[in-house]
Amino acid sequence: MTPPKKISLTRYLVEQQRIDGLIPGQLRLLLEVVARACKSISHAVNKGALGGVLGSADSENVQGEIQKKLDIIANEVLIEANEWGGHLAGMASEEMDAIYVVPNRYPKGEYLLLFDPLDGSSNIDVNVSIGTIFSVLHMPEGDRGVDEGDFLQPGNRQVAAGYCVYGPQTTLVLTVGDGVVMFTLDREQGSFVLTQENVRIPADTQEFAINMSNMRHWAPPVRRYIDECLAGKEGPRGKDFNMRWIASMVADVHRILTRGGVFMYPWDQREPNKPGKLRLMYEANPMAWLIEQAGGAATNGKERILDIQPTKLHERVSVILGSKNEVERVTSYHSGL
Ligand code: AHM
Ligand code: MG
Repeated sequence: MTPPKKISLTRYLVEQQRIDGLIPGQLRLLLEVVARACKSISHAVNKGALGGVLGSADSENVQGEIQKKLDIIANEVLIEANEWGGHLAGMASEEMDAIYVVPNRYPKGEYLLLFDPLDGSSNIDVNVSIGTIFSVLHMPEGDRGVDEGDFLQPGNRQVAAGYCVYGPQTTLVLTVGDGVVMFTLDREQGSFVLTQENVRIPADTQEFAINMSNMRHWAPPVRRYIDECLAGKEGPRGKDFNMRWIASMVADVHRILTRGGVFMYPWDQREPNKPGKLRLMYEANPMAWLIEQAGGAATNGKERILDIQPTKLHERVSVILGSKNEVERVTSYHSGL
C-alpha cells in the first residue's frame, strides 16, 4: 500500500495560492514566517529547564502582569522573524505596550500582524500546554504611515488567523477564510505536515470550559447556564455535562475544534469596569474566526465578537465560544439585560 502523501505547510499554501488565489504571495510568506517562528518557540518550550527558559523575567507587561521568560523570548522570536521579510507594515503584541513599526531599514509590506506570543503563561512552569495566537489584518487603503488606529479593525476584517499549540504535539491551526486546517510539526523533517482539513465543530455538546472558582462573581445569565449544566440529567437540560479547564485558551479551543464544547471567560464582578479578562484583538478575534470557520459561534454575550469595533489595542472582551447551539443558548440568556 502506498503511504499517504505528506503535504507540508509550504506546499499547502503554494497550492492554495495557485488554485484558489485565496492567499496572495505576501500573505503566504507571512504565514510561513509565523510558522517558522512557532517552530522555534516550540523548541524553546520543549527545552524547558534545560534551556533555562522557565520562571519569571521580573518585569511587567502593559496589562500589569508579571512576564515569564518565555513570554519575552516568544515575543522576540516573532518580531525578529517577521520584521525583515518585506511582508509587514507593523506588529502588535500582548507583551508590548505600543505597536511595533517595521524599521525603515527594511521594506514595508501591506499587512499587520497581531499576536499573543505565549498564551496560557501560568502553565509554562508546570509543563502544561501553551500556545501562540495570531491575527493578520490588511493595512487600510491609502494609508502610508502606520499608527495604532490602523490596527483598530473589527475581527471580520481579518485575512488570516491561527494558533500554534505546544502540547504533546505541536499543532498549527489556520484559517484564511476558507475553513480550518491543522498541521502537526514533524520534528524529524522539521516541517509542519497537514493532518486535518475541513475541521468542523459539532453544534451540540455536553462539555463546558470555565474557571469555576469565579462562580460567585459571574453575572446571572452565566450562572444560570452553568447551574443548568451542573443539574445534569435531572435538570432542565436533561443530560449530564462534563467540565474541562486548562487555563490555556489555545488548549481549550483546540479541544473544542477537535470534539466540540463551549468555552467561556465572561465578564465578572471582580473588576466591573473591565469587559472581561481576554484581549479582543489578538486572543478573542483570531479564535472567534477559527471557531466560526469550523461551524461554531463566538459572542460576548450580546454580539458577535467579530463585529466589535475595537477602540484600544489592548482592549478586553467577554468571550463565549464553541458549539453553536450552546453559544446561542448562553447568548439568549443575556438578551433583555
Ligand atoms: P495570558 O495571555 O496572560 O496567558 O492569559 C490568558 C489566559 C487564557 O489562555 C486562559 O483561558 C486564561 O488566561 C486563564 O485564566 P485563569 O487563570 O483566570 O483561569
Ligand atoms: Mg494570552
